[in-house]
Amino acid sequence: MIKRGALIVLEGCDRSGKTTLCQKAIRWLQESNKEAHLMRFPDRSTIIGSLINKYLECSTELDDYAIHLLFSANRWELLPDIKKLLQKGTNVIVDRYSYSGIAFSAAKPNMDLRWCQQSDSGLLKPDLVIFLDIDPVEAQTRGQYGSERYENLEMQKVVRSNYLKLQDESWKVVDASRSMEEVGRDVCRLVQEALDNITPDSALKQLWI
Ligand code: Z5A
Repeated sequence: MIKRGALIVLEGCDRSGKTTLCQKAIRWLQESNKEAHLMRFPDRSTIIGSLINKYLECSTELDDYAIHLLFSANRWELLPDIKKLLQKGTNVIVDRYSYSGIAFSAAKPNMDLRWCQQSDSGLLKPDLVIFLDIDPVEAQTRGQYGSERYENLEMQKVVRSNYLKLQDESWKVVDASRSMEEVGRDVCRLVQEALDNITPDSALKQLWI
């Protein structure tokens, strides 16, 4: 019986190091001869993703509820691909997932966090969520914010507090304010633990059902 792959998500505020550490984790897994595949959300390469891209670049306006559902639809459209990879034993590392969807949308006025959660209910539940925690004020020192929507300090502070409301037993909070080497070491250790916890009987689980 093939042991399925592990679904591992990296989350965190802007500039917490998600992309750098996802790439590090993938390299580390591949060098250890383990099947690994990197995905990121939003995936801007699909038709839904191209709408999201226009919204993030501020070249189009969309209703807050509509863009929330598009971010969610972007994950639903890629669910079959993620499932296939996991079932054939490939470990999938994901740069942002449902938690970003909820934390960012619910940071907007009048958007309810529990409402935002509903559209992702039934997606695959990660085996491990690594939350790269850094004070947004400190993250800002890693470079100027870009010109995309949401890239401002006030928004990032609310986003961080929303993320922390979503923690469950699959979460590990990592202090992302330390050096890249220290954070990278913790991330690789947690990834290894998650892989070790998968047995041939480990079923895929669903989020919030
Ligand atoms: N969004 C949403 O609203 N709803 C959703 O459902 C989803 C997303 C999925 C685009 O995301 C936006 O979409 C995002 C959330 C929203 N908005 N914001 N803000 P994105 O994934 O495309 O975001 P990004 O802009 O590409 O990534 P990021 O968050 O800005 O960065 P990061 O991936 O966390 O960090 P990084 O690129 O790896 O590193 C940033 C810099 O810091 C870089 O120069 C590194 O060398 C440096 N760095 C990283 N770690 C360290 C340490 N430890 N020490 C020193 N320097 C470091």
